Amino acid sequence: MSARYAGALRSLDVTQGDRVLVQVDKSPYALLLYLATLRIGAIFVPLNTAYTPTEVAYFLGDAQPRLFVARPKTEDDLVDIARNTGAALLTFDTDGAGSLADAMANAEAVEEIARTDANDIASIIYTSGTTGRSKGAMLSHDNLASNALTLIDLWGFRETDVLLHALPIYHVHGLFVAVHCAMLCGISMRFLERFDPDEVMRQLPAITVMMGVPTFYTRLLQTSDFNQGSCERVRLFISGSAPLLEQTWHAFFEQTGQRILERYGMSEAIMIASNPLEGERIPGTVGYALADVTIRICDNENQPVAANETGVLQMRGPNVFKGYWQMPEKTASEFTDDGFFISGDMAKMDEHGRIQIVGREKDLVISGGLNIYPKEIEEAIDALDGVSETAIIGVPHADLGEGLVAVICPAAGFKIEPEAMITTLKPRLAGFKVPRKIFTVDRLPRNAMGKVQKNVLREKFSDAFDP
Ligand code: MCA
Ligand code: AMP
Repeated sequence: MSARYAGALRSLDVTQGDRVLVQVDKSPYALLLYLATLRIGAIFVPLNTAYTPTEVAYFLGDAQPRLFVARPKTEDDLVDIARNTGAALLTFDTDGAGSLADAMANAEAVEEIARTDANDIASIIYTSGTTGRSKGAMLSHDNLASNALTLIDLWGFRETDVLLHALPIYHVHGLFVAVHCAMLCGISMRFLERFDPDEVMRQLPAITVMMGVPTFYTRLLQTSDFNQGSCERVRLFISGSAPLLEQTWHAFFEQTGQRILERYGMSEAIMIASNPLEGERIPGTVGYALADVTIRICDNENQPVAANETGVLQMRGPNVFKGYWQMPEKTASEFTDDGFFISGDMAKMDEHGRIQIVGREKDLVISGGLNIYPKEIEEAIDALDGVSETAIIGVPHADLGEGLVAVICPAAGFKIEPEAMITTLKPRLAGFKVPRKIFTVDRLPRNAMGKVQKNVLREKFSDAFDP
């Protein structure tokens, strides 16, 4: 099937190095489209299905794809946007139907697999940026392959495994970590359209491994009959993309007898560190650097700090990306002179190399495993009438880990209506980026340098969701 999809791509003049931008719902066919793109040496660029047409326009302009594959239901909204960038727009539904299928019917299958260099780019994964502009992390064939092979070994994948896949496939976690482990081992996946605890409960007796963000596990804990018996066959629950609370880890152990294996990753480096399969899995830690990855914890001068001291986590290895698409300066600023990528995560490492992520240097909120850079939302709100300035923060949220809060300082003579503002923002921003709570203040707290003190705001609104 992937050869037939590759034939369709070829017939549309997609060649090696071209970008194929894809915003489609999750389905097995979407995976075949991913494989077809790699098969002809083109670059797969997946987009979150929650992005609005305005947001998609940015990615089309930035990635300059030869082809944009979208859902039939969004075709009318996107056709002009695609035309402006010169990309062909084709549609693709969850059953494979759409104009891409029509192209496939008239095309010859491409049986051969394009020869690519290990450093050629296989995929660009957009990740939001501190400037408010998304950056495309370029991952090479070797980045993907080396990391997957390392994980298969590390997590002990074997022929008899069955993987429960309930993650979206527009991010590193669902598309690369989960799918590559399964496909390279030729094991079955139970491929759910989305995370639904009841459906997961139905699948549990048949599966042996599950991967998820912490919200999956907190939601499962609240599902009736989720206990030791229901996950008897499961040998491994893996968590990542956001911090797993120690209390969740312990509650999970008490309810099921299973020790969740927490690991740490980034779009720029796929998987970086993991608790061990054999050996102690310590809640609140992400374990050790993967076998072929070097991690160090450094101060602001890029000098390693002592064991158990806090610093910024830096890494080097075959998993580390090739840079940000068309942003050489940004890329250069995020690597040290000796080639380590600066993650922006604050961490500690003990004498044995065990790592604990303790916070973030970057101004980033992670809600339900999805990253939100405040700057983008602040700019969207500041552009609205009656707003003087805005600070976006993440505060504790029992279900999502962090919930998004807007703290707004109204312009003189204006009053902010939170409900009306949310309604205004919804068509402009993907749903997960719309603040769940809005508060108004007379002025934002600032330090002597004039920088907004988000820590003060996080403290002040810490019980916004969990009073
Ligand atoms: C959906 N909504 C959200 C989120 N997801 N709001 C905040 N945070 C979210 N994560 C909003 C929708 O806009 C909608 O709002 C309402 O919630 C219901 O939407 P629905 O789709 O039904 O939500 P859900 O099914 O409950 O989704 C929550 C979820 C999902 C299951 C946690 O977001 C999810 O699957 N997250 C996983 C993300 C992921 O794969 N991350 C990996 C990144 P309204 O009702 O107002 O319209 S890769 C990564 O981080 C690195 C590499 C790593 O280490 O893995
Ligand atoms: P993304 O840009 O979506 O790839 O998200 C990467 C970020 O998610 C990392 O830089 C971390 O801040 C965070 N992250 C991923 N896994 C973990 C984890 N296990 N614990 C804490 N933070 C994590």
